[in-house]
Amino acid sequence: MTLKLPLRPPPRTARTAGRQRAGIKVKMILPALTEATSPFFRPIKYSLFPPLGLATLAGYLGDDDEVALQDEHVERLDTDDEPDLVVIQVYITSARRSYELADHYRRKGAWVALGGLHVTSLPEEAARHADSVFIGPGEDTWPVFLDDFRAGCPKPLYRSTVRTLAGLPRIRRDLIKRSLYLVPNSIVVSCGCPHVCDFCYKEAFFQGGRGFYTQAVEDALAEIDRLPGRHLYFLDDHLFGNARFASELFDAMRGMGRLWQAAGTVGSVLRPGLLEAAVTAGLRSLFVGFETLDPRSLRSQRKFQNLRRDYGEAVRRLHDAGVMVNGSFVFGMDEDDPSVFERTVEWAIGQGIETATFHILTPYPGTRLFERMEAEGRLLHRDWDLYDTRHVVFRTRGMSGEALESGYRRAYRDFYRWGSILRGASTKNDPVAALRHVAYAAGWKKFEPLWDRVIRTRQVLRMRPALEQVLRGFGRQPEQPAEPTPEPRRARRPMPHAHGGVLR
Ligand code: B12
Ligand code: SF4
Repeated sequence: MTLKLPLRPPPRTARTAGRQRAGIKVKMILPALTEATSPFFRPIKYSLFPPLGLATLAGYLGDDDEVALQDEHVERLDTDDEPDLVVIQVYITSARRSYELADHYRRKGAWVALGGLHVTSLPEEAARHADSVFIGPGEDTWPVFLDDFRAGCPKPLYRSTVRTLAGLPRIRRDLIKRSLYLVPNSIVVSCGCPHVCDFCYKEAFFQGGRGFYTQAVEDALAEIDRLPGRHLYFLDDHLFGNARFASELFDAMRGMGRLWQAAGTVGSVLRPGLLEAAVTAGLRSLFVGFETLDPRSLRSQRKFQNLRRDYGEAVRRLHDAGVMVNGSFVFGMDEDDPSVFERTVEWAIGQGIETATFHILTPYPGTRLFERMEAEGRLLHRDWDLYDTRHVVFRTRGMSGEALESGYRRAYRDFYRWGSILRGASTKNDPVAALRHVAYAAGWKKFEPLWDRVIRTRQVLRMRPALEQVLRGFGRQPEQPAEPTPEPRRARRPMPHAHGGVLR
């Protein structure tokens, strides 16, 4: 693809303008979608994780550079400043707001760099609001851009081709306002996923290079060591995706005293040994992409890795190991009919799944699903605000769009009714597991007004001990050998020839 970009004079940074300051004045922004900034109600999900991608990019800046990082999900943006360089991370649902901010700063004369998932899918759209756009992950292109920028000759387009997590600078976690997040210790130790599901962002984002790669285990452990406290959340798409890496990591994490959550596939849970190693290392809740109970949909979405897997057995294995399950389900596949909502919810409750995340099938630009829908003339519009997995944006097959949206909302209501929560809890043999089920499910969904208050009074981080208590099963979950210290103790290093080597 060739991008037609308007030419703009080179940037007048502090250096190129001959001012006293040697470095660049950089502003990094994670813009929010409208819902996250509502004056009336703040869902807790937007105060969970800090902007890790931008903090990663900030690690490449020099000591002389001045950097401010703002996350609109948790704070009001200061847009009266005068940075030399503005860096914005664009998701599909925040694209409109991102472009608004980009236009604002360009009018003020700043050089605007846009990157992230949505920019990778639609670089030409983004380029209308940017001076430089970035396709794919930033670890290879971003430092090249910074050199170009300092030299006064940044390019309009940077495309990632080299995919590695080796030798990265330290993430600038000092820029993260920890007190504004329930889970400030989010971490990624791998990029992408070995699978190729049609609806997933992954194939589109990683085109032109490797689509799955991990850090060195040593580097992952070093990053874990730098995180204070006890709780971690691995944001990796599939932490178990490279079994050799995962088992070395889990072995080395034993005794660190960590409690953690992650995401993984049904297949990885069923694989003997890996789950057990993860639990010994502190895994207490896993996001699992079940997506659909219908094998025809799995096939048509190329989610082959879930075919012929015993979902029930996967849930049992997790529960037997003391791991809570956050099941992910997608509605609106062509094979779905109006009975899908009740069937799915009933199945999840009957399995004792603690929390569920439901989505309406959403064709993100750049994915195979999007191409298919577009070729079939089924896309209803390109209003990206509504591509949020809560609205129907394509012509449906097995039911009307209205039925799909109302069924989706009903699924949430039905799954999180008190009766359903208690029924799910009653599937547990152990009363502590049942109590943990009630506390966890109700904690997220039944106390939303409380979360709203906690967010407004900026007390979110204070709730973390409660989260840890629930994850620990109120102390009844098997403890790890080591008691954590405020600065967690050093990990056991993997043996030189250690044996061969999952959220949202
Ligand atoms: C954590 C997370 C969230 C968190 C917080 C997001 C945050 N603080 O960044 C919460 C819970 C709030 C969230 C909410 C939603 N999310 Co979300 N989320 C994620 C998740 C799991 C991890 C993101 C992450 O931190 N990655 C780790 C960091 C290190 O990587 P990164 O952020 O991608 O940054 C790198 C590159 O993208 C790049 N980069 C990024 N920006 C820039 C800018 C420049 C200039 C450059 C050079 C490079 C660059 O460089 C970075 C380093 O390589 C992703 C899945 C995924 N793997 O991306 C989904 C994901 C991003 N979410 C998604 C969606 C759909 C949503 C929701 C709409 C869901 C919903 N129905 O509510 C909402 C709304 C999002 C919004 N704000 O608009 C989709 C996005 C699809 C898209 N095309 O945009 C994803 C991909 C999930 C999926 N598989 O569908 N999400
Ligand atoms: S398994 Fe999950 S992360 Fe991997 S391609 Fe499929 S949907 Fe995406």
